[in-house]
Amino acid sequence: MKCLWFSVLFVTLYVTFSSAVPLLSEIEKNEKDWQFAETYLNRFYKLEDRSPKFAKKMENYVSKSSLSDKIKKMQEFFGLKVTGNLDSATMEVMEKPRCGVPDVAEYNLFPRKIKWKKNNISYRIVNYTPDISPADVNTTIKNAFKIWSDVTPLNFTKIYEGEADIMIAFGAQEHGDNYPFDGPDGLLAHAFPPAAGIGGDTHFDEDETWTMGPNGYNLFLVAAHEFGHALGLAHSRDPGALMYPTYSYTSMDEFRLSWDDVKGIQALYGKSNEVNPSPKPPPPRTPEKCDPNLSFNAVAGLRGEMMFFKDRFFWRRNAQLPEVDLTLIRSFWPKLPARIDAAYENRERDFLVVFKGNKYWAINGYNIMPGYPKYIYQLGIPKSIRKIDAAAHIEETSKTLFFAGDQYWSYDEAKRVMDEGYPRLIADDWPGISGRVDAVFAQRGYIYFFRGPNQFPFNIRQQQMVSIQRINQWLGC
Ligand SMILES: *[C@@H]1O[C@H](CO)[C@@H](O)[C@H](O)[C@H]1NC(C)=O
Ligand SMILES: *[C@@H]1O[C@H](CO)[C@@H](O)[C@H](O)[C@H]1NC(C)=O
Ligand SMILES: *[C@@H]1O[C@H](CO)[C@@H](O)[C@H](O)[C@H]1NC(C)=O
Ligand SMILES: *[C@@H]1O[C@H](CO)[C@@H](O)[C@H](O)[C@H]1NC(C)=O
Ligand SMILES: [Ca+2]
Ligand SMILES: [Ca+2]
Ligand SMILES: [Ca+2]
Ligand SMILES: [Zn+2]
Ligand SMILES: [Zn+2]
Repeated sequence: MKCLWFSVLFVTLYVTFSSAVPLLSEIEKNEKDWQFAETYLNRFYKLEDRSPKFAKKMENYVSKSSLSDKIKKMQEFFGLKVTGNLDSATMEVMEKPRCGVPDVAEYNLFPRKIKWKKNNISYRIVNYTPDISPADVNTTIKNAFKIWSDVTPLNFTKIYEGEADIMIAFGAQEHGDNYPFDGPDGLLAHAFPPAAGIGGDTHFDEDETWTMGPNGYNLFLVAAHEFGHALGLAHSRDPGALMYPTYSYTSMDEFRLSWDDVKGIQALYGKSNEVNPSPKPPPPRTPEKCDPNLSFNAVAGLRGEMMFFKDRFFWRRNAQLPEVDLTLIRSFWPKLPARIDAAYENRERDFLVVFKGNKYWAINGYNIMPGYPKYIYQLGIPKSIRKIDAAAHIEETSKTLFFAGDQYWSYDEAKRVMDEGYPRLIADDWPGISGRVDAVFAQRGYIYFFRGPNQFPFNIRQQQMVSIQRINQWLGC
């Protein structure tokens, strides 16, 4: 599942080895992927029933070409490169744990824009999971409804017997509705859209390990997502939204409904009619790559790609691919803080270092290296500096520069000590740059300084600033 980092390496290995491996196994592997994809697309991008009239070979051919269209729909939904092929990035998304509700609502059991015709909605917890205490399940379910009632006029009332609008149950495999679960991982839960009878009902796969924290699958996050469906929401393409189809962990303290989720539910039910709502910060929006006001929190290389960090997200840019992907930081590194201050890559030693406040983490692939976080003063930055603004590693000299306010330091990666004679003023060494910077990145003889929507490329050999550019150009805008 977690092979994203190695996708390029993987392709290379595969090509190298394939000449040595009998052709048949390659076909079989391929066939297994296609079968897996067919099941996935049937479930989430509803394929039309295939005609049994076709001869076996013909059927195979036809199904693959129509599968290709569904793959394109799926790739479009997840913001992947639209190829219609089962490339490694596509297979990886298909293998992620996710909600059982389809992504393409039009094709499916979900008619559009359906909602409860009343604001007082009842729910009942029909049975319990052995994974969590009943008291914790009761509280979690209540909290998961609360995030929706906080932003709408909806009111959820728990009942203890009889038929509630939303009947909540845990079940494994076939559990009475002809939408069987699939054992551990894969499908986690599903919910039916508002209607009488089974409408609104929400089921959790009992073959998962349900938890209150970061391990296994967090019941609160999955329940909150499913209740979105039980209230009439479809899946969102916004990776920052709760209604995104795949699972990723956020702690309860950090959890917020995104702007996209709030917009969706309020389109159905309207705003909360609380008389004196306590002032709350607006729901977080997902950054847009072509926003002319976009700024970055940090920029770094990573194994040949570039990473542009913004709020809870980063964009990845691979020079070979036309599209950049937007991903949640926590879906790669669940233990990192949501928003980082600075980052750099040490390619020789193959790690990424990220900074937040007075702490920093060294990361190799998906793993935070043991002993981290450490404190920035351990690098030789004075204790009076509470956070750094930016960091950049210069491969040619093996030095890492740390920027804070209008000053910077130079760290010798080989000797692992701060160089003598620092801090120096940024403006003294890079005329034209003065004061605070958002991010700094060095590559092939240039240092790029990012501030607000602009970047200032500095040619190291010529010791001069090249023309100012917009930062969006990195993202294909
Ligand atoms: C809301 O529904 C519950 C359960 O059906 C019921 O007991 C309660 O009286 C209703 N409240 C209002 C204000 O309608
Ligand atoms: C949890 O709720 C059920 C009803 O759904 C109730 O019977 C049970 O006593 C509650 N458990 C705890 C520990 O609060
Ligand atoms: C929600 O329902 C409860 C119980 O029926 C009722 O007491 C309460 O006033 C309702 N709240 C709102 C905001 O409608
Ligand atoms: C950009 O920022 C300025 C000043 O903060 C604001 O007036 C303007 O509306 C913003 N433009 C966009 C497209 O968000
Ligand atoms: Ca129901
Ligand atoms: Ca499952
Ligand atoms: Ca920064
Ligand atoms: Zn869902
Ligand atoms: Zn079910």
